[in-house]
Amino acid sequence: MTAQDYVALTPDTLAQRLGTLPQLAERVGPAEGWKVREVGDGNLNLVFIVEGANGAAVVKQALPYVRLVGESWPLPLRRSFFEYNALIRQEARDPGSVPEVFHFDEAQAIVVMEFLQPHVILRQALIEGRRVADLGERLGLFCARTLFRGSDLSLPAPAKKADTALFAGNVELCDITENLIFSDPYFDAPMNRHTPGLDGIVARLRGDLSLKVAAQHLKMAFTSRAETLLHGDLHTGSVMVTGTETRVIDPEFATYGPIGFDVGMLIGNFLMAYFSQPGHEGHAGERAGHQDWLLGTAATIWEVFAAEFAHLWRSERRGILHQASLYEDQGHALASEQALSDVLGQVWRDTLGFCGIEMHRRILSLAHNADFEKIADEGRRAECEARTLAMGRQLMLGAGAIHGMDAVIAMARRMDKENHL
Ligand code: SR1
Ligand code: MG
Repeated sequence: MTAQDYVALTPDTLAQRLGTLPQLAERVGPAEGWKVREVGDGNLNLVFIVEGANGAAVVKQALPYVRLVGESWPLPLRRSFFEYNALIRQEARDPGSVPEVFHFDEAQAIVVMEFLQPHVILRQALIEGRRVADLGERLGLFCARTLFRGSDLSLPAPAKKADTALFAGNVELCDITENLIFSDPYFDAPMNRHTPGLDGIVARLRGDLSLKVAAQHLKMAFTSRAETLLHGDLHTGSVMVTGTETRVIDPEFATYGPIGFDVGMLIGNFLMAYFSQPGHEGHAGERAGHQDWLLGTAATIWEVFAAEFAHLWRSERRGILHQASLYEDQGHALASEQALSDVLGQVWRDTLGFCGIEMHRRILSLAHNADFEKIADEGRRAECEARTLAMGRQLMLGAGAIHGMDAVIAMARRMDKENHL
């Protein structure tokens, strides 16, 4: 075995293996005093918190298989390379939005990064009924800045093409998305599972031919429209928060794809948080205020995203698309505004479609959301999930006729009162 051979870390071996790494010792202190615990609760990786005399850091290591399933599903270590490369681009494009990276070891698939404390995973906070100040604003800005600045609207063409090629190598993680999100929900795929009370609605969805076709149109958009560098897995489990601060983590699914993919997945997860709330109530209506806040936050994400995107369009559109030389420099500012409105219109329709399909896959496919999974009463869970599935379908099929977040919110409120079982 050479020094470069990959070996998974354990809490017992970490100090001995990484104790001489200056980037870690600087932040944490001498290795002799380190306390190490493994806290990974995601689907894929090992995550260690290393604490010492001077502070703490996170050591994230990819495993050569899908942690959620086990060694029977191998998964390349190079996802860690894509995560590292995405993190440094996100930091450059939206400073302060992601954890600071201290060190990357490609052979060992290790990223050493800032320990966010006292942050918790946003999904858990939402399940507990907790709020975060400025959450929608922060996430809307993150989406607009990273998605605009990773696109042909902003990057020099050679840099954009090089990055498109680089992230096209994230084949296996894209394959997970392509199957788990875009295909598995719509047939009886081997790894699927759903709450037993949903059998009827699941059969109806799988027999809905227009829905299956819509899902494949979305899949084609994901695989073929290399518009920008996506986070690629922007759900509420990929966000860490305090009561006042928001950071985005875990971009290992990063790839080039349609701008609306990240925004749609994110809003879809807020809608799932919304529909799951009745399942967490001690008495009916207890979470009504929290539900209002969740819908308001989803609306803010879109509104801030659109406003910041428009601001960046007007102030730093220096890529090869919609050049100022064609519009403003010719005295045709109106054309620029028309083009912006067209582009945002397309992103909006894409967002709704991706939002809807995310709401389906988290209930029908392999990787479920704790928002619903933590509802112990299967009957109540099925009621909440059925409403979510119904709304997901409306979003996927009706995207062209839904004009603005007010309409989305009104639809969610109406469906939350209906029985879709
Ligand atoms: C096998 S991985 C399943 C899911 O977990 C990740 O967080 C992604 O969302 C992926 O789809
Ligand atoms: Mg993740």
